[in-house]
Amino acid sequence: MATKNHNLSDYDITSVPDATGMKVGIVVSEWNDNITGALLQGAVTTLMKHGVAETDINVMTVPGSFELIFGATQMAKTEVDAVIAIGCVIRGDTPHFDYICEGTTYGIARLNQVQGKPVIYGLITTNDMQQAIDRSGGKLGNKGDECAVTAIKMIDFTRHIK
Ligand code: DLZ
Repeated sequence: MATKNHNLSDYDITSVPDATGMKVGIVVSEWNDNITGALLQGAVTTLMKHGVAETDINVMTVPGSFELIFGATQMAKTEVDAVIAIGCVIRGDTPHFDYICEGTTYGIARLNQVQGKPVIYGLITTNDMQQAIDRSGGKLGNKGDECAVTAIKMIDFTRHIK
């Protein structure tokens, strides 16, 4: 799983389908908003770079990462082609980190099985703030970029599956 040698913003631009006309919902957690704001910025910029209109991006916030499950569930019911769930959980002194990470991860995974629309996993789970900074526009790129590219590819997948 190491991202140490992988920059999250690096991708083959020729592998990304034209995203003109795609509609994307983004649900963003308010916890660690210095990080989630940067992830959001990366996702929006990359979506638009590939042709998604600003008016076709619907951004809603939820209080914490655990609420991404409900937020993404509701967002997926709207007129969007995919949902990006953005959050950042940083390890603390108690096992709370593990419960939030596990619950949110399983919740989002389950949504992908039952909703019929791709829900992209934009949750950063790190041991400290520096690791989160590194992955939200720092030395390891921006996971928001990766989520945007993934959303576009999964919408394209949905449109072509027979
Ligand atoms: C309670 C909590 C804690 C301790 N840490 C984080 C965190 O690092 N990142 C995050 O997104 N949310 C955190 N939360 C809030 C929970 O996600 C959730 O909002 C609350 O438990 C209420 O359901």
